[in-house]
Amino acid sequence: MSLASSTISEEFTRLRREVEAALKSELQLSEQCPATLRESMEYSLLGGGKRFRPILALLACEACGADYGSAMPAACALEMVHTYSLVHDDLPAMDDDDMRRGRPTNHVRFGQAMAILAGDALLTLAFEVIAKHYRKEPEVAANCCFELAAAAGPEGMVGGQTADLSAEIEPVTELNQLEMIHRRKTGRLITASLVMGGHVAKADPRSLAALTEYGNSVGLAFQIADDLLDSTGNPEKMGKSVGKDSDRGKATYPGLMGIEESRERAVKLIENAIASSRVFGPNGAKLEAMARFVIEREH
Ligand code: GRG
Repeated sequence: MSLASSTISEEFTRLRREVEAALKSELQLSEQCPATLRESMEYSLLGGGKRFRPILALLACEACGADYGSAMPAACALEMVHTYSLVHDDLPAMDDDDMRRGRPTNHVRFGQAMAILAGDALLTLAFEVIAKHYRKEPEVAANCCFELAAAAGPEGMVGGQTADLSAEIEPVTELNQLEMIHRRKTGRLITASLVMGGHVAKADPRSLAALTEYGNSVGLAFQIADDLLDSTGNPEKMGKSVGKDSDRGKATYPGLMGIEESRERAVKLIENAIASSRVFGPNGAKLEAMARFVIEREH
């Protein structure tokens, strides 16, 4: 069953606000946290963003028949890890970006040392939040910690980022090499968002497999859409510079496949994600709408 786009966009706005309120509450740290560090963490964590990963975790939890609110701590942890990766990715030693989410990047505002520390603090706080909120459900806590660490670590996002840096020296020319980088760099955290939502709902193996398939398809389509926006998008709407990847000679989907073929591949991936969401019957309708949003977005 597909939902009207006005209904779903109101629903996503409502969920985004709930996620932002929960993130704000997780940043109520004691006096032990130095004021500048807290300010730098708040600047990046509460400074906009689509909240795509946390909303996926909430929708996955709901699709599996549980109250979406029970996945809020997992959702916050995902956004903390995602934000840390953006803060570190923007540093001069990495992508060297001055603008993020329509504002100066963290290191431009607070200096490089504070940006590194704020990223470190967000990464570690993510695991504290999971352990604290799911203390009474040790299996949920362990499953969420495992998924998040595996997706963010050396075989996931950090590994993907490393491969991406190596590709600046030895450029990628094959589509499967590019796919391997993106599956780790962005795809795994997106899949983990779905699977963590499923674990909070204590989903059965069939549901977890459907969430994994949905996440893998949506994750890759998200990256293709990002590459398309980077080559054809509007920097004002996106709140960051565009065209940097192709300017630096980095491989992109439109660069390797062409714009039309990239769009077709993204559409096929989204159709596959939608087919996976049908396992959940009417409970999967919001996941279906979210999958459509991934390729329709303008930022
Ligand atoms: C530094 C360890 C480390 C990893 C960085 C994810 C990543 C790895 C870098 C981000 C670089 C980038 C622009 C990747 C393209 C796809 C992507 C993750 C875009 C940003 O995510 P959105 O669109 O951002 O969800 P918002 O601001 O909406 O949260």
